[in-house]
Amino acid sequence: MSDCVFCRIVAGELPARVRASSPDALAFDDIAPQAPVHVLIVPKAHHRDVPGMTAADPGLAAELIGLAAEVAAATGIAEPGYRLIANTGPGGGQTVFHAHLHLLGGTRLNWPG
Ligand code: IU
Repeated sequence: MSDCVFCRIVAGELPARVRASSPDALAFDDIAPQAPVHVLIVPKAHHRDVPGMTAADPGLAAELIGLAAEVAAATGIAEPGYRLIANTGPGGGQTVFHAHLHLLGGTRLNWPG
């Protein structure tokens, strides 16, 4: 989708700091980091949100989570741990309607909030 920011990042039309990729997913730094490590993991194909993506292609959800784990290991946050978030819909805080996981870590994350 030419009007989708994440599709344009996947296509290399917009810049991003890419951390890792897999056949069908890409991981890049969030432009407004909310933690010392804040990486977005997105499918290369356009899906509106994570549940929609998972319904269409369940294996893709596993691929995103696996890539997130790889980035967590590579950035040194696998221990003591990290957070994966899928904001879904406007009420859930989703602002970019291309499915993505937030990988957050590198500091003590409180719960909730
Ligand atoms: P959300 O879950 O849809 O709210 O997350 C969207 C994220 O995309 C948010 O954290 C933004 O900072 C981030 N982002 C980005 O990294 N690059 C962009 O060009 C745009 C948003 I637009």
